[in-house]
Amino acid sequence: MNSTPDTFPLRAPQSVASSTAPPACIMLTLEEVHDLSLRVLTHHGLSSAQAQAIARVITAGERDECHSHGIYRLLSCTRTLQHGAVVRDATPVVSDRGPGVVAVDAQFGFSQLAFEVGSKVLLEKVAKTGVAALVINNCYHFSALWPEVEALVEHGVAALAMTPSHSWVAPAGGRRPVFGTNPIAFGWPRVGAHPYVFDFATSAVARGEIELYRRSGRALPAGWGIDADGASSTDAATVLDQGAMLTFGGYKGSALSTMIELLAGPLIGDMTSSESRAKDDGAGAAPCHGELVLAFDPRFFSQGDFLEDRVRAEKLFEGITDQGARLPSQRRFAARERSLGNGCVQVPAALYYDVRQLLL
Ligand code: NDP
Ligand code: PYC
Repeated sequence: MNSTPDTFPLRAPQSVASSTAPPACIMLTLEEVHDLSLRVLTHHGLSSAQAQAIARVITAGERDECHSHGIYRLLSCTRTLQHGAVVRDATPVVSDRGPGVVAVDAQFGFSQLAFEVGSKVLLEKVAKTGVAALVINNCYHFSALWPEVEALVEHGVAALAMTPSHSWVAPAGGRRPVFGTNPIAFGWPRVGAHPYVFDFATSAVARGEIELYRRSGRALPAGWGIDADGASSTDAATVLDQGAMLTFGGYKGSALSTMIELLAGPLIGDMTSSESRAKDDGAGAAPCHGELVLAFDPRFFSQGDFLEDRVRAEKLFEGITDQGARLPSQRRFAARERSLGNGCVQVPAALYYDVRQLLL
């Protein structure tokens, strides 16, 4: 471990609670979130390049109020580093697999740096081929996927990303975990608006969300998990430690999750969620496996004027929002505007202090 001095300010929070009660939350600037993340990660021996890539994603998570993938992740990230299997100074290795496929071997570092390196090549390829794939292998993976599809969509392409995790989720009709929480994210470039982006676990909810329920002692909504006998459970610890999580949408989530296991597992020569969990052997480290990212350049697909097609796509979005329904990422973009406007984000005090402990 590095001996980083603990100089991060332990200042009186701009409390949102009453003056007599201990503060429930504190305010941090985005720079402080980034700095805290970087310090924790390098303190635990991660190389600067790996740590920078992770700190960027964690800061974006807090900025967009995606709490299960913000600084909370530093707790599991350091647990993963303590586990010892992560290569702390891994340098991703890029290999060309043909006109439309680039593979990046993360060399058992974290996924974020491998994505940053590989996405540049993916964009070069898709501009030539119309559709291209980025395969990431041998990475420790704990991050949300929206930062990745958003980064690609900024270049005018549509993008799809998916990855397995550890097998914590039972198939519809079963009771034993087989699937990971297997997120899938999609991004579409819009005309004069934030991109259309969805990013969700194919389990009823991300495991990180259930962990946050456990931290705060709240009962889970029904439908998120089962106990060891397969009975519905609203107890977070039971679902996390003894039973299983459930897929979203019953058999439909099961099938989608199976597809993700296949495309981002055996297809790319990497581990399924069951294999990742078996490799972990109870250590509690982040999942270690692969990821598949696809990009589509609209110029190759349209029958004529793609700009016109994109304008037609806007009608689809209007049809959703005109009736009061919201688009995925709408909450996130509103949170982003708020955070950037305020220059700071609200973090649970208990979580902040737990994260600071990681610097000792
Ligand atoms: P949610 O169930 O909250 O679903 C998130 C998506 O659905 C977001 O795009 C969200 O937009 C959108 N959404 C939520 N509510 C609505 C609504 N009422 N109308 C329209 N859209 C809505 O999140 P999950 O718990 O499934 O996943 C959270 C995160 O966890 C994801 O970012 C995922 O990538 C990550 N994850 C990562 C894993 C990994 O292995 N690396 C594993 C599993 C999950 P908005 O953000 O605006 O609310
Ligand atoms: O929240 O399910 C989750 C998760 C798994 C790996 C990273 N996040």
